Amino acid sequence: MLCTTEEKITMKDTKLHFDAAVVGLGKTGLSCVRYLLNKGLKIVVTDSRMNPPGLSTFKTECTSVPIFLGKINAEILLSSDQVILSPGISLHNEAVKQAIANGIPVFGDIEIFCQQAKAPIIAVSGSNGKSTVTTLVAEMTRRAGLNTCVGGNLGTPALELLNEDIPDLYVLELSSFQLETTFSLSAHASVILNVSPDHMDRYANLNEYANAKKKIYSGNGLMVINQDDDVVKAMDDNLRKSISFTLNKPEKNNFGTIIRNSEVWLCQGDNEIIKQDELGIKGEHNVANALAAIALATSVNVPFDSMVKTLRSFSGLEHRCQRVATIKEIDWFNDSKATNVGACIASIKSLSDLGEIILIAGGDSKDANLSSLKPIIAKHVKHVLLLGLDAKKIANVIDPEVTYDFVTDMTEAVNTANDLAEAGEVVLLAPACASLDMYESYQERGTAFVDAINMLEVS
Ligand code: UMA
Ligand code: ADP
Repeated sequence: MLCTTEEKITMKDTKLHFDAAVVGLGKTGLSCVRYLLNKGLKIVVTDSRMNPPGLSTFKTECTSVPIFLGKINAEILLSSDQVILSPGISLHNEAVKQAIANGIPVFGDIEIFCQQAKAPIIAVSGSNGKSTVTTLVAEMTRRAGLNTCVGGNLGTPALELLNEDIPDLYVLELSSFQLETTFSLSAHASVILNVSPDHMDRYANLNEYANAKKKIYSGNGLMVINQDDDVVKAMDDNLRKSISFTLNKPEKNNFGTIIRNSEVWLCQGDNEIIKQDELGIKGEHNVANALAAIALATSVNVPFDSMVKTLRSFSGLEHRCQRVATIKEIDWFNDSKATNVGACIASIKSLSDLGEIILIAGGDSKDANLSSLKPIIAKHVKHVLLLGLDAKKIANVIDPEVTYDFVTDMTEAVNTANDLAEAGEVVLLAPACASLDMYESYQERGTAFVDAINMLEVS
């Protein structure tokens, strides 16, 4: 049964009652539908979009499941024993609020996962660096011989991991959205890498956003604490086991960096683990990521040797500060995943040693305050090319000393950058914004950048 709001079909008409309502039919919703059907539950699906991404698969796989599109209908939720909410939908949604007010349990896929998982979980959150650290920990543990399953916000919905044989370990990347609807998580070890403003279109303030993330430290596992981040540091209540990492000299048994003979070493206490120069991933923020991954992997007794081999060979994920090409001594970097101000700043800082930067930025700023971009752009950026929904908003925070242009698409951005850049300079795509105003995803935006560069090479 495919129902739309236009058809004005209501639950009163259908007189149905469901074991569960799945809200949202993206990747998560589809995984929930499959999981719940497999358990033999009678379910209903609703999505505010008329054509959600999971619809065509759903239509082939789930012919008998009713779906209501175009609006999240409160009546549907009220006719269900429980509501499984996708991360893209806020708990402040009106229909969801009504369900909660009527005592209907509302939770997300990660909650179901936590209740069912039969192996320890390492959980990773933070405004930036989640995917990098999640991948590093998964690779380190696998290299040490553990059978590790990895997923969550990184891409594979957590419930799909339950289809595999029970592993030795789960490594989950968890967003603040996912943590909001999770109540039973008690990870073996967990980290919030950092907290800087993001998703301010969803949260009233930074405190509300940080509190959503803080749920990753529920339970009684090991807390991994970033000593250099005041918001995270304040979450350490000293009531639980914790271990810390810092870019400074570490305290005994904790993780940090020490300079010896002019070389920076990543260390546990006084013990050297790996030289910064040997890391496959570059930049100060990636030193922090490497230290966090080492701390998490230590919690499951991964030997340093396995960690070091991983840290040498892992050169980063696609669309994260990736060198795409060097053409006529100009370096082109794709950091399409820099979807907030903090990531853009880290990206500019990490490349500033290579030369002056021409920055391509813009997209959906998610209501962020962009003013902290001003000093870093003034210091390291020669020219800014602005595109997308909030291009003007970024222009408003650019120092008058720095020039900028508005461009309509990525091809124009790349062609203009190519005209402006000189040998020894860097062209960097680090938008400080989400891509969804112009693209399906940050991957599509990054690919558009790479394709436009490839066109330069042939012309
Ligand atoms: N949406 C509607 N109406 C609905 C349901 C969703 O408009 O009824 C919109 C949401 O507002 C959102 C989009 O659709 O803009 C996707 O929402 P979703 O909940 O259907 O998302 P999924 O496809 O299930 O993907 C989610 C994560 N996306 C979000 O949290 C927005 C994916 O993370 C994650 O990989 C996937 O689950 C599997 O766990 C992506 C992401 O952008 C990478 N995450 C945010 C981030 O990293 O900043 C949190
Ligand atoms: P996330 O999954 O949290 O979005 P990623 O590992 O995918 O994080 O990295 C996305 C981008 O965020 C990187 O390309 C870089 O610009 C920035 N970044 C990564 N790690 C950090 C960090 N520890 N601190 C600040 N910025 C970071």
